[in-house]
Amino acid sequence: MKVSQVAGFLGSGKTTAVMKIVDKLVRGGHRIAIVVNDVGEISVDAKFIESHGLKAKEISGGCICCQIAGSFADTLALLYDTYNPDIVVVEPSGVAIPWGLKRAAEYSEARTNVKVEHAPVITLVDASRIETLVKAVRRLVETQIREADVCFVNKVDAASEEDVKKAEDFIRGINPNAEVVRMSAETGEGISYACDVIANRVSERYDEAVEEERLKKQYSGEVR
Ligand SMILES: Nc1nc2c(ncn2[C@@H]2O[C@H](COP(=O)(O)OP(=O)(O)OP(=O)(O)O)[C@@H](O)[C@H]2O)c(=O)[nH]1
Ligand SMILES: [Mg+2]
Repeated sequence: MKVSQVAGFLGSGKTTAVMKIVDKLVRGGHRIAIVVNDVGEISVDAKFIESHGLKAKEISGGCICCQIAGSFADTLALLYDTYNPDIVVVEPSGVAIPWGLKRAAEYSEARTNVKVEHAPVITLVDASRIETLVKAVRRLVETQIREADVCFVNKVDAASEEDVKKAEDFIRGINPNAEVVRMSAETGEGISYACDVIANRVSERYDEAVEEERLKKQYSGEVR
């Protein structure tokens, strides 16, 4: 069962993008489930998604990459046992760390006989707010970018070319290995590409040694 995460800071456009992505994947014949993690008290996303005829699970009460990783693993195991989707598209909370989520997804392997495969980690970056984000929550946004396989600069319809370029440069400065692609979840630009990435590519499994190495570099100042 493939697990795909569409990460990104609060308000970066995850829900808007996920809805368009799953719509296209379903039309392409994939069996899809969605998991939404909301750290707040109430979320209407899952109900909205369910009303569109998709299998959806909502997990609240904490962040699924850390505080309530067990609930996430249980949810994945349950989805596998009862629905057996090809791809589970996860909208993590805006504060989730991509590698933590990979690890949490792999916990589900101990709960049922599912074998988890990761789709490339997608991180959305809001081009229209790049300066504010960098100032306010630099560390978190950087981590989400550093751990991405593909970064989408979202909301290009609402941002100036200058801001889009600034966002692209910022991303490349943090993660030269990531592919950087423009997106407008609103108009649909970049959605087909995201679907192709999710359906046809895979990402490495969680590896504690690799993660430790990453953190060491990050906190020793080797990587900003
Ligand atoms: N102009 C524009 N607005 C967008 C785009 N994508 C999302 N938005 C808007 O940005 C706001 C936040 O979008 P969401 O999809 O809810 O973002 P999110 O990342 O799921 O937000 P949280 O779950 O609260 O972290 C909404 O008002 C969207 O309509 C885009 O490509 N262009
Ligand atoms: Mg959302």
